[in-house]
Amino acid sequence: MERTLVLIKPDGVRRNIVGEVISRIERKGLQLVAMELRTLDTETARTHYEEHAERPFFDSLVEFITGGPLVAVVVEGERAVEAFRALAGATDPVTASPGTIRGDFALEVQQNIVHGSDSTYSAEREIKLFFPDL
Ligand code: DAT
Ligand code: MG
Repeated sequence: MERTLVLIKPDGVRRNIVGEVISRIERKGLQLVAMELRTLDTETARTHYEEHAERPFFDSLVEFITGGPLVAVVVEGERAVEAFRALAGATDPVTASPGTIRGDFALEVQQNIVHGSDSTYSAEREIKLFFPDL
């Protein structure tokens, strides 16, 4: 069975749509394995997004993701990585299809509500970073 790391980012928590996002994951048939509300420190945020370290939006992204509590969730199921990315929708919420989390709830690329690992390799790395004891 495959696992992925989902983050309901600080914008999602601030807007009180944690339940909505979790509900969509559950309705899809995916299983919750671990879940925690926490505020990231800068070091963890930089490590999580290390692939984007050279991008112009990196500092702003780290500031945003550490700017309030987020919900980290380990989700399990058949092709969980791809399944959650499909629920999340495209990175840019303006072009994300209606019916997806980003398509339904967001308008700005940085504040796109959720993160989902982009491969099983990333999922393993990210799950270790957030839940080292899992
Ligand atoms: P995804 O979250 O869909 O995997 P990504 O890994 O390319 O997208 O980017 C990580 C996050 O960085 C994304 O969720 C929002 C932010 N981001 C991406 N492109 C951006 C841009 N051009 N300007 C500002 N933020 C951006
Ligand atoms: Mg990504």
